[in-house]
Amino acid sequence: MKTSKHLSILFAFLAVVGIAYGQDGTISGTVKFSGKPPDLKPFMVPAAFTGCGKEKSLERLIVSAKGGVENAVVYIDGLKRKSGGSVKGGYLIDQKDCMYHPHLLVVAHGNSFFVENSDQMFHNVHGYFEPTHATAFNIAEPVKGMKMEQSVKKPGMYEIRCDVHPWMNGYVFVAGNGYATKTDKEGEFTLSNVPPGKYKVVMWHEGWGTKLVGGRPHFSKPVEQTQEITVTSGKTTTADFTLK
Ligand SMILES: [Cu+2]
Repeated sequence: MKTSKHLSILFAFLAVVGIAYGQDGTISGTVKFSGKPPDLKPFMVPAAFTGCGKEKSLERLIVSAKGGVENAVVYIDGLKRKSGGSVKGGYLIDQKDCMYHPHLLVVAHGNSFFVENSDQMFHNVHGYFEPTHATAFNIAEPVKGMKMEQSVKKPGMYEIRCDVHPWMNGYVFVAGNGYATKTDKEGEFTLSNVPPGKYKVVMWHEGWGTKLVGGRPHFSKPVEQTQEITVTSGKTTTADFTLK
């Protein structure tokens, strides 16, 4: 009787310890711009392009009043998770007002994404695999309301451009595992359900240098930074990045 009571106490103790040690952790942090962000000029739309307005932001660097940088990709390098999850209704890039919405789409691995045209004009989504810049896909949608699905098996970064409208640019990041996200308007991000361990966290930003070549914007190289971090059970580890 006494032994079984001791055993049950022991098992209860082990259960509590097990839960504490088995818990996943979280990585969260910010991507901030140090100092005054550069004053980026919008792209002046030539008169030949009717229906797109007079100027367009290239959306290369979006910094909040507090210095947070939107649209940076943050992912854990090398860690595998079976399912990357998905979003309700699927991942979508809308071509609206001669811009890609969103500018940067992070697709959890194992998913496809949709491309829609909400404009009364021809657009296409020409995807280039980076860094080779080889064409990976090219989705033409000449008619308003068209919506097509694109599967992307190869993880990595894809630059997207419209062949008609030279300012239309964006990115699709296809995550190679279940641990990838992008920063919000305040430059904040969270990667949750991370098993305890040591990891390399990568921050990728598209870069903001632009020069016009034959009326078409060419962009400088992306900025990439890495950090070694340790995730502990049930705790949040901070990983902050700075662009300048
Ligand atoms: Cu277009």
